[in-house]
Amino acid sequence: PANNASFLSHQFIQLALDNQVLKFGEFVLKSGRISPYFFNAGLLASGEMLSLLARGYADALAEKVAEQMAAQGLMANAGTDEQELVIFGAAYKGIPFVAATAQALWLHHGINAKWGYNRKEAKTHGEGGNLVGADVKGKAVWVLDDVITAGTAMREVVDILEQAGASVAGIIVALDRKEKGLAEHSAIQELASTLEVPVRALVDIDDLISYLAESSPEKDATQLAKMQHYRAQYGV
Ligand code: OMP
Repeated sequence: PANNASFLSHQFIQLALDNQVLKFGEFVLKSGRISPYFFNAGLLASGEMLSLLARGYADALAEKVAEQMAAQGLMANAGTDEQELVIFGAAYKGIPFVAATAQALWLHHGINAKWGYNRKEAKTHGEGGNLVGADVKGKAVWVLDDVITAGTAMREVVDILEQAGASVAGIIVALDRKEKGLAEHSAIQELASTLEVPVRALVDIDDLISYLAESSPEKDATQLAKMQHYRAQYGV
């Protein structure tokens, strides 16, 4: 059944189009760039889309973690006491995603990950602090995020984790727009080389462009031209 299928990028892109998660027009980005398209992960607001997204993150994580452990010659399974897996989602949009991913890791991969998130306003009463859930101190943590453009949002999450005494084990984003970061390299390449960790995306702008070109080439011709033009300026 569809609700048990592994992550399929074309299914995800079609759902994103049907639900206005992926929109076309003129959008001012966090980086100040003016983009002909925008991916609003906040609109992945149905059980079907959240499940598919979480499955995507979980499949990618399970694969990356297995690769890393094999490279280190480790035999234990991820998510056990010997091989703890900690995942982190940044407030606000990252919170439901990290929770759903922990559940998908458990249900589909048998991996018992620890999960946590930050709050934007530190709590001054009760347990206090600005981190909730899994204790990240001294841990190498996998970060989940929605979209990467120039990498600013991701660098902010890395700072939050470093201030909490954690390090980054790897990064998984839903969409890589494949754009320049601080310099000429892509934001993902910059993060991967500065942090020396793997960075993966479930889909990227090239997947979107080829899907649009194949599914409705005539209707989407003007849109595709605008996206290519934007990519010529900011793409890598
Ligand atoms: P950077 O900080 O430049 O990498 O931009 C990524 C952030 O911008 C994401 O975490 C989103 O908050 C937002 N964003 C989107 O949500 N969708 C897009 O298609 C583009 C952006 C953006 O502003 O670049």
